[in-house]
Amino acid sequence: MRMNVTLSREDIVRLCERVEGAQTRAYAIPKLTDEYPGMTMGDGYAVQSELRRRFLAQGHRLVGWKAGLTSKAKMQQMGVSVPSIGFLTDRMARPENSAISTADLVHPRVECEVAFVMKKTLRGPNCTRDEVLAATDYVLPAVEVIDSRFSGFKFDLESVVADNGSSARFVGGGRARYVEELDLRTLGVVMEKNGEIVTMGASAAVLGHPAEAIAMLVNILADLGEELPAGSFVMSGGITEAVAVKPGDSIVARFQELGSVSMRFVE
Ligand code: 0L1
Ligand code: MG
Repeated sequence: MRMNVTLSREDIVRLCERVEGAQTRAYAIPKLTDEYPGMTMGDGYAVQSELRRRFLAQGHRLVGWKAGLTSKAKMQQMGVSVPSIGFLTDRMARPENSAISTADLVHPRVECEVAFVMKKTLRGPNCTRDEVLAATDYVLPAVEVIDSRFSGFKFDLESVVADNGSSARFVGGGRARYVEELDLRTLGVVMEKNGEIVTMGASAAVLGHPAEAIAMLVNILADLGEELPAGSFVMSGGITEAVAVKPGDSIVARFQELGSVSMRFVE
């Protein structure tokens, strides 16, 4: 299935410039469907692909992909019913235990995710959870810092997809593990903010099994005419709802079997 793109090339470039401005200069914009109410998911992905093309042309390196909105908690929190995907570049990566600046972010929030590192290239359509597991080199715990650029969090799926699934920063850490050693459905996760538990969950919250989210991502990539290359770092989606952070906050995400990932937020 190919995506249904209805916007002209000119409109896609215009919307991409709007999203790129909001992302790189950290300001909020109205959701894109206010001006383009007929925008489709295909249009959202066309804007996202144009954003990826521009970032790569500016020297950013594509390091992987992310599945988003993959848990009921996230879908309810955001009022949407279908998952999404976004791309990840080297400029978004932050080291474990680092201080992450919020000056270049709009509405930063954090979520705990299982990340997969692939040893084989995967192509959809019809990619399955078992194919994902066979193509996985190892998994590791990660925290995604998402940053919706839309004013007052008023958005819809088409606008979020155009905004690259709110991707902003990500931190991988903890212990890398082979998938054969784990039951990836039952991993417990606890998130602490400033030493207090703020949210917790189990990895089955992600489409019943995080590898399902990676299969879904590969199948959406196929709709876009793309594959998931060997070596990719792929985040499978937030296990719990996202938690807002501000300067001064410190976050520790403790994952059963996978260790923990920590970071703090500064001005
Ligand atoms: O990573 C994700 O689950 C994408 C979330 C997109 C919507 C939001 O900003 O929360
Ligand atoms: Mg996420």
